[in-house]
Amino acid sequence: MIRIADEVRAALDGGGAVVALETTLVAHGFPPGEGVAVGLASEAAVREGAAVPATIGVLDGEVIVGLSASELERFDASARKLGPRDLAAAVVQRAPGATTVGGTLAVCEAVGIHFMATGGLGGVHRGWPSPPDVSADPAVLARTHTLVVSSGVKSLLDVPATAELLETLGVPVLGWRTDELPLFYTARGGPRVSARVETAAEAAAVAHAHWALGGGGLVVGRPPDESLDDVEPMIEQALAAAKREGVHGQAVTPFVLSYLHRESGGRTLSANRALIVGNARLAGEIAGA
Ligand code: PSU
Ligand code: MN
Repeated sequence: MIRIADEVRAALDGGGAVVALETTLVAHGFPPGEGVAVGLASEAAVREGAAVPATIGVLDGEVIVGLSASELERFDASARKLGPRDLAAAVVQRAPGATTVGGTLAVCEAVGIHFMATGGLGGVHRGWPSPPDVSADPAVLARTHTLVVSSGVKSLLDVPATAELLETLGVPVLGWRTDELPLFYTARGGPRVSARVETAAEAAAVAHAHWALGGGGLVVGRPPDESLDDVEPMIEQALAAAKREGVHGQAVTPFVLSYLHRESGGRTLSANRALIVGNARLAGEIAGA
């Protein structure tokens, strides 16, 4: 049911550093073709950080840990979006499926991968409890022994509420050379992190200690290298458009991201790509440490 690529298997068996990467952002976070390029660039960045990348997704009735380049090419908008609850049905029904952060973390726990990178974590959607939409990402993270590098929580969400939820769930939120949780495209202005770290070795040591103390997942929030400080009005427009068009549930995040990519003239797209690749590189460094 789970197929682990030889290189990933060798690294796991030999105690080497492995970084998991998700496929939802490949299939649903970028325009056609672009997502695969982002996925390949992320894998290269993990290697620069001295770790082995393991991109995860479901194909032909198997959960694959370490997709080949040609397998990755099969992830387009027709793939199911797989949260943790969707994995089993996709396997049994042989449906191509792209794993979210939560879906990817569930696989990490099953195979013993302790590091992951993404763009932005899912969380509490704006307006909660109407609609009552909370991503599975924080809850799965809380019970998984994996450190996730992300540019904070996706800012189309209610970021302060998500930060509170992470505290409730006992998830450490470490700031990468910052005291504030990054706001995805935007570096500054987020809620306070639970601790600030300055080096990959320090982040790795905190993760190690957290696990020794019986803890689960951790977030390392890395600010984007180039901050976009004018996107909030566009996010509000995108969310209003989603509401008007009756977009809800799993479709909201892909709808809003593509609205922003279009309306910003591609600025959010290049920011999103750059922050994902940078997060992958840092995850590789932390895993190596
Ligand atoms: N980061 C990105 N783009 C994305 C995502 C993360 O830069 O598309 C995905 C992740 O897979 C995350 C998902 O788990 O968005 C959250 O979706 P939702 O809000 O529907 O839970
Ligand atoms: Mn949701």
